[in-house]
Amino acid sequence: MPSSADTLETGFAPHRPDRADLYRAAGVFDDRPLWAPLADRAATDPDRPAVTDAATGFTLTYRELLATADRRAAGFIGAGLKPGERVVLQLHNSVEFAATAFGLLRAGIVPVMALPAHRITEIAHLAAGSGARAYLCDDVRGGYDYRGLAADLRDRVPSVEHVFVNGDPGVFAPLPDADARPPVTVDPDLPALFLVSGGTTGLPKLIARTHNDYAFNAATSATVAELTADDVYLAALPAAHNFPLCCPGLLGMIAAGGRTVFTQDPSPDSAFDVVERYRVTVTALVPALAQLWCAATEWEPADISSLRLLQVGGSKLAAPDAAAIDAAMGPVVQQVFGMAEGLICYTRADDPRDLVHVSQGLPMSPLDEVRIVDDAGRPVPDGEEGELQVRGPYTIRGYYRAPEHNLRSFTDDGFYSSGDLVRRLPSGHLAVTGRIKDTIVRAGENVAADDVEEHLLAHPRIAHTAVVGLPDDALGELICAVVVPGRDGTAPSLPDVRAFLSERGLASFKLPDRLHTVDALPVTSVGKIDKSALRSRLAGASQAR
Ligand code: OOB
Repeated sequence: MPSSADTLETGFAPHRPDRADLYRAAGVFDDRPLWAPLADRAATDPDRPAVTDAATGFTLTYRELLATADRRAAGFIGAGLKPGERVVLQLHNSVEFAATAFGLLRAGIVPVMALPAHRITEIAHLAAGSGARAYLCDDVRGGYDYRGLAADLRDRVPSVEHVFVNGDPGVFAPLPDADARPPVTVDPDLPALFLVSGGTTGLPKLIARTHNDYAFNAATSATVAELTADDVYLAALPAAHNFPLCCPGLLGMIAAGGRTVFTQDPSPDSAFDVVERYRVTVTALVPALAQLWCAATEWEPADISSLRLLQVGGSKLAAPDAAAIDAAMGPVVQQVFGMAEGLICYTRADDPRDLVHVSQGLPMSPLDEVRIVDDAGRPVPDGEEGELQVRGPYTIRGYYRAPEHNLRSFTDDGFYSSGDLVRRLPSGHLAVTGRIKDTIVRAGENVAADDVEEHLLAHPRIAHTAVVGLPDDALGELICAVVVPGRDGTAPSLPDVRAFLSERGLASFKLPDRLHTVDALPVTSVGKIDKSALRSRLAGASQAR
C-alpha cells in the first residue's frame, strides 16, 4: 500500500509566488480542470465527431466521448481508486486512449503517460517513481503481450494493486465501466498528468504538468496553429507524447472543436490513405518520418492536398529537408522545438519560408523567458551559441521526486537548463545547434556531432545519419559516422565521404574516422535517433572484432 506521505503533492514544485502572481495577472491560467474544454464542446457541439480510429472508422462524437470517459471515471472510482492517485497509462493510439485518459482526468486520477515502446524497466521505474496504484495497457500489440509486462510489474512494484486491460484481460480486469457520476473537483494548480522526459540517456524522469499549465499549453498551441472546428488532426506519433497530445495535438483539437484521427501506422503507405479518407489538415511528425513522407509523395497515389500544416519536431530537421518537404507538399512545414519539461517554440504561419527552413521557431508565449548561456552560466553575446535555459508559465520547476537531478537541471532562480545548444537569429527565432553532451572530443578538438551530420545529409547517397564518438586510446575519441543509404541502396565509402566533406570546406579534424552503413538507425520510443543505443551497439561490435 502507498504510505500516507505518498500524496500527489510530495515532490511536486509549484511556481514561486512572485512568478505565480505574474502569470495570474497576465491571465494565462483558466483555473479550470484540463477536461473543461471537452465538457464545453460536448455542450455546444455534441454531435460533431471528436475522435476516430483510422483502422476501423470507429468514431465518438463530443457527447459520446464525454459519456464514455464518465463511465470509465465511475468505473475507476468503483474499483477503489481515489482522486490524486496515479495510474500508469500505456495504450496505443486509439479512441480508447482518448476516452480512458479523459476518464482518469474526470475522476481526478493522475495518468502517467507511458509510451507503447516502453518495457518493464521503464514502466517499473515510472510506476515506482509516481507511486502508481494501477497499470493500464492493451492486451497484445505488434506481437507483444502487455499482460506479461503487467504480471512482472505487479511482482516488482508493490504499490501497483490493479491492472486494467483494453481487450482480452486474461487474469486481469477489463477497462472499468459504470454508471456515470459527477466529475471530481480538482485543484487546477496541482498535477493533472505526468509526462515522461524524452532524454536518450538514463531512465525517463517524471514531469508533472498541472491542469492550468497544460490547458494553457493546449490553447496557446491551438491558436498558433490557427486551429478551427473544421480541422482534422492525424495523431501519427504515439499520442501519450507531449507533441501529439498537446502541441496542439489531441488536447488542442478538443479546445478547437475539431476531429482527431488516430493511427498506429505512421508510414506513408498507410497514413497517406488516412489523410485522403478523412481530409486530414494537420499532423505532427519527427524528422525521419517527415522525410519519408516527403519521398513518398513521388510514388504514393493518395491525394494528401488537404494537409495544410505539417509540424516537424522532436529532433533537428535539416534546412534542406525542410525545403524539400515544402517543395513536395506545398508550404506546409512548421518547425516545432519543444520539450516535455515545458517550453514550446513554433515557426509561425507568416514567417518567410526560408526562415521556417533554417529555424526551430519562437517561444509560443511572451511570458517564456529564454536565456542563452555559456559553460559558466553567463549570457552569451546575441547570435552566439550557448545552452538554452528557460522559465515560464508552463515550464516545470523540477522533476517529480528527483532532487538530485534537479540540482543539475534547474538553476537557483528557477530556470530549466535544457542541455540544448541554440543560437538566436536576428529575427529572434531560435536555431538549435546541438546538445551539450553531443560533442566528440577528438585529439583535444571539440567536434559537434550535428555539424558533421548536416554536411553528411547533403550527400546524395545518404538518407539518414548519426555521428557518434567511439573511445580510442590514441585520439581519445574517434568520429564514427553511421549512415543509412538513400533510395538506390548503396552508401558511399569512407574515402568518398571524407572527400565530399572536405570539398564542402569542413575542417580536417571533423572528418569521420569510421563509417558504418546500416539499414535503419535505432530510435527512441517516439522515433528520435537513439545515440546511446547506437554507441553501445558500436562498442559491442568493436569488442567482438
Ligand atoms: C519533444 O519533447 P521531448 O521531451 O521528447 O524531448 C525534448 C528534447 C529537446 O530538449 C531537444 O533536445 C529535442 O528534444 N528537440 C529538438 C527539437 N524538438 C525537440 N531538437 C532539435 N530540433 C527540434 N525541433 O521532443 C517535443 C515536445 C513537444 C513538441 C515537439 C517536440
